Amino acid sequence: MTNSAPQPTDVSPIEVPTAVREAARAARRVTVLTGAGMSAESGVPTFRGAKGGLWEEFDPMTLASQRGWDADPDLVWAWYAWRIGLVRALEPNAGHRALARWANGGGVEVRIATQNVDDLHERAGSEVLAHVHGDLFALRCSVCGAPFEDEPEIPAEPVQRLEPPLCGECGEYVRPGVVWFGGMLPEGAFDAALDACLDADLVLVVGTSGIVYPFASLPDIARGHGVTVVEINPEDTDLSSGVDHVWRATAATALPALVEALEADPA
Ligand code: BJW
Repeated sequence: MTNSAPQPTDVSPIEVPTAVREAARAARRVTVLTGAGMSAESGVPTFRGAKGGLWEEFDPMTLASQRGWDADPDLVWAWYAWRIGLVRALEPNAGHRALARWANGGGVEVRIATQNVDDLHERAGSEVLAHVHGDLFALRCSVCGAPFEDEPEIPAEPVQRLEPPLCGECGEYVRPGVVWFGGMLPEGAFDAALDACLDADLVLVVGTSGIVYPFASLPDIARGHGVTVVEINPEDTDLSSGVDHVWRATAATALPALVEALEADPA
């Protein structure tokens, strides 16, 4: 007997708002802008939010800035090593999987631009157009910039300090491939996200507090060009008042519900 029934996490008990369903049914090009909330139901901590986040426990300027790295690379690397180990041990959630199914289902072009430095969209089967805040796993030398291809040693338990790996080219410390505050975004990443927003019929903004720029400017720019913008987030955000429709739901419940609704009643 074949088991074709959806997995329990793929079954969403929630209703898709009519306006959201209709906007999605009519769209041929959808751009999905994701933030930390997209991966929250996989177990990746968010940075901010009503239920707390990394920045409640850790100081962003100590751990996510060039200044913090220069002051204490062992402290910063220990934190990133913890996060690398954490993400590796986690799995994409039903929201990641729903986006991949939507994109690979044909008929509609679904592009993803994410602020997330994890690889959960890719592991769910999506191609990511832009990792605007970089990639946790793309390690590189902090001085000469050479990519570091070796597997870094990740302690089984979180540690307070850990000496970063050394660059094979110049012997300086290797750093994570993420964008710290005040840092430049990966070349072309923001432009790719921007073009995808301007070129879309629908922009879905999923799981971001909308306070970190320039990414946070994208929904407003898209809307200014006549693109319908929908926010999916269980909480009110800085973006909520500037979108066409707000859907107060989580990524792992809303996205499967939306994709199931479209599959049941395509355009
Ligand atoms: C759920 C959920 C569920 C929970 N389902 N949802 C213009 C104006 C003002 C300031 C600036 C500006 N332009 C630039 C700046 C400075 C700065 C900035 O924006 N500062 C603001 C904080 C004020 N920007 C920069 O420095 C950027 N660089 C830059 O612009 O370079 C050019 C430049 C250089 C020099 C001078 C000026 C310009 C770089 C920003 C880099 C951000 N880096 C971080 C860390 C990455 C590395 C790492 O991971 O360690 O990126 S900070 C952190 O915030 C991380 C995130 O990508 C980013 C955004 O967070 P996100 O994704 O929105 O997550 P949260 O936690 O904030 O929100 C989670 C949301 O999910 C909440 O709303 C929840 O409700 C929701 N949620 N469960 C759905 N189940």
